Amino acid sequence: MDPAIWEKIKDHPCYSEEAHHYFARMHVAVAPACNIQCNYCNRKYDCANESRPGVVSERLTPDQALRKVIAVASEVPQLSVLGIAGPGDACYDWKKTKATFERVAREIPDIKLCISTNGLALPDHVGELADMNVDHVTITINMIDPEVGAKIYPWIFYDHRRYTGVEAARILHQRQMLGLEMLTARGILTKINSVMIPTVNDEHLIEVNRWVKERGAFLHNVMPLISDPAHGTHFGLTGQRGPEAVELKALQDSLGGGAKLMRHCRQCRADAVGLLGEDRGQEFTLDKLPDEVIYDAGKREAYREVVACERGDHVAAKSQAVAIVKAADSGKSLLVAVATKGGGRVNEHFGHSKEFQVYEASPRGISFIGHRKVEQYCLGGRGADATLDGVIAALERIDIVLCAKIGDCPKDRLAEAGIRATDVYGYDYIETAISALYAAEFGVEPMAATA
Ligand code: CLF
Ligand code: SF4
Repeated sequence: MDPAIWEKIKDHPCYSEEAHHYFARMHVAVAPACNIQCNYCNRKYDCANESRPGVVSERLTPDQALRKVIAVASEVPQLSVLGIAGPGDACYDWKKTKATFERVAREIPDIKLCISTNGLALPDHVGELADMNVDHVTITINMIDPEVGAKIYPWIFYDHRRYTGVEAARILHQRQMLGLEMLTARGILTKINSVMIPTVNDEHLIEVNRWVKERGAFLHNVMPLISDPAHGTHFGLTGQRGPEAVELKALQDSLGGGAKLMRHCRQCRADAVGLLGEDRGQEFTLDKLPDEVIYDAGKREAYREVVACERGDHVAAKSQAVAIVKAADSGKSLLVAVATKGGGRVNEHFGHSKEFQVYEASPRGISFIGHRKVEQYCLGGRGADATLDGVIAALERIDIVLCAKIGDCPKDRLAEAGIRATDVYGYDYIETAISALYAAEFGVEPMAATA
């Protein structure tokens, strides 16, 4: 990879799958106004173009946002990125976005600034984004054909008037493509989010992927439509369904040759704080912040030194692990669910996990392919049977679970469902553990696996 690009993504948890094991993001909801209507959105909630639908995030003024960012940056050593990801559109509600970024950059110059936008107002602000050193911009692009767009967007508000139907979708499409090309020309990295809507744009997203790749998109993140009548959205109320997990994976797999795919997105809240798989937002709500905050860089600086050492070691271990799996030449694949709380290691207890990271080991190597959210099974030292049923259901088709600790009871219940589990590789690097498993499973010399 080009060293200049690596420098931009190496600490960004969304733009680098590897970085998401080490670094955290926080979002501040400062820009609530929006200039379009998406059929999967209810304005009472966060912007579903980047965030989990049906969630209401804490809205802040730029000054309140600064106070919150300083408090979080002093307490959360992994923090590397500040994002503005709704509710509303960061480029349309531009004054608040700009005021927030300027204040934060003055106090914490090394924090990365990141926005998510629907793209309509984006071309008006690309110059200012570049001036503010915003290196990462997400544009939600659900279509390149306005006929498809008209099924997703009932109206837009552009240049002081409202447009509807195909005309609205055409303008939106043109502005999205212009914005993407302008960002690419300035070397700003772009991630394209697409909401997969079965029978509306699912097959069309193959074409979208090709178009955005041609225009320099760095990543493509295909997100499932989450459609619930209780959210009160047009799609929710008219029975438009979201894709099944297998449909989403099949589409992602078919996009293999186009723009690089992001598979570790968690559809975060618009006020999320922490590593992607966790949310510490409730620890930093406005009512919990002191009136006066002073930035203490100590924790972040110390953490970065530790990560710098650990990372080289991890990269070497990973490349050795991948070589072992490839050398096995078994023609077989293994689906592994890993309990982890960061650092790229198998370091979470089975019963404490709120999600499992899923890896596929195959003759192509070891790939991160997604995550499975679960309810925490063990609370206060006791496991609940009903919760375990849900965890087992969420682990469907997984061959082996890797964790730092697991008791006999959940292990036996998993075995009954045809899923093996082991804590033998606790605290190993994830890839090292998977390669050892793969070697044991498919008859490679054990010594080679652990050398
Ligand atoms: Fe936030 Fe988005 Fe920036 Fe990341 S989230 S604005 S690029 S800092 Fe990341 Fe969360 Fe997925 Fe977004 S996991 S929803 S992709
Ligand atoms: Fe809702 Fe975001 Fe679409 Fe605006 S851009 S209508 S806030 S989903």
